[in-house]
Amino acid sequence: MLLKKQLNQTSRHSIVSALEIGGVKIAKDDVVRDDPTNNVPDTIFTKLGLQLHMRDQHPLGILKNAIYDYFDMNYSTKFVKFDDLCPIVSIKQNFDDVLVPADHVSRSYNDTYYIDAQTVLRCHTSAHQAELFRKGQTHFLVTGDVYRRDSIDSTHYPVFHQMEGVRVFSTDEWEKSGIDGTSYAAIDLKKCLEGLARHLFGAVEMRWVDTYFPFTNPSFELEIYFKEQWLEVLGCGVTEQEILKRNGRENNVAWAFGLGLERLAMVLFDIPDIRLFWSTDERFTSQFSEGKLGVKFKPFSKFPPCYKDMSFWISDAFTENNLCEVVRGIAGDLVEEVKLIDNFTNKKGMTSQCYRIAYRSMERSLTDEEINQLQWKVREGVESKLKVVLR
Ligand code: FA5
Ligand code: MG
Repeated sequence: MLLKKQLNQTSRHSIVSALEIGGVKIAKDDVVRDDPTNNVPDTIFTKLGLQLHMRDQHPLGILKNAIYDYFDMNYSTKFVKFDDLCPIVSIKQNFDDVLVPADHVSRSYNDTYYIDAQTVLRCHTSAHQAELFRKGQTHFLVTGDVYRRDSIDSTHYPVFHQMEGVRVFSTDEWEKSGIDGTSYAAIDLKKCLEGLARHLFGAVEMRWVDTYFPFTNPSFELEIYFKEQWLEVLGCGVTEQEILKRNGRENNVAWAFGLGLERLAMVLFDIPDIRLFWSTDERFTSQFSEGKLGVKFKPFSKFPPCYKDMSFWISDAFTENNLCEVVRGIAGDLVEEVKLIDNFTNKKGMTSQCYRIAYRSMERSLTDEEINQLQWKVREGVESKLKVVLR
């Protein structure tokens, strides 16, 4: 059984050495190269082109279609939908066009996957805003896979899916309301998204939190109460005038939002771990069907986690995201969480950190031997790739 599964995986990976997304042909060595300006690992390349949001029977596709329904019903199909735009974009599209400052952390190699110094895997669907404004679009939804180097836990994954929504208002739409354009757009935005939340969830506890984005002002996040905690499901705000001005919309106001499809789907379908979205196990995939929103996922059984601690002296260059990438590169989706549990600096100024790695398969029990072997490989990988000194 296991062997058959492994063979299937290997053959898939070897077949996918070239793919086409949104009309763009992509070969593996266009994306993954052994070169200091590139930080895309194989594990990320294997996710390119899978486009979970295009599968009508997958929770992400079901959710996308339900959001489409909401917009079609309330705005009589005025919103134009894009869900096949290529995730490989320039740093201009991903950052400059949406006014991300030159020194913003999201531009770092620690946070973003770079293909070369000028090209990235988009880290948000906002990367397409400016070009769509320039093409004259005023009401649009952009759905796609986005990529981020990040920590590991049940609600974060280095590839996830976002839907961007943008609405442009012309001057006469808000002038007759007697309030200024920004307030008009902010009120409309919140009304639209609260309506969307009710369309998807019925009654659910939610709250607005003020926040900051370089491309909107004011900016807000919507949080939903799920499993005894507040979960951030989307960011939004009133589009910065500068973006509109640069892209041929000088006299307009607009709102924009970017929502995390996995986060919403976890709440709607009761999916406890973000890794499950990538599962090809029939016991997962067979539970969902086209058009059926909010079917509650029944875990096929809960396998026990296994915890392994690892301590080391870090160097200045050490980051948690780099650690997570190494761990994921070796243990794949068997890692459930990587968590800092101890941190101290000695008299000589050396800092020691201890991380607890939780291993758990969602499909089967793992043997002690298998975990021990993985942990040894992880220790070796961490030591050789991250220049830390194991303790
Ligand atoms: C953005 O990406 C903004 N571009 C959103 C936006 C668009 C704001 C337009 C204003 C106007 P943020 O980084 O907060 O914002 O991500 C948006 C959503 O994506 C989050 O609310 C969350 O639901 C989801 N998300 C973020 N990181 C992850 C992750 N690692 N795994 C899964 N979902 C994530
Ligand atoms: Mg956020």
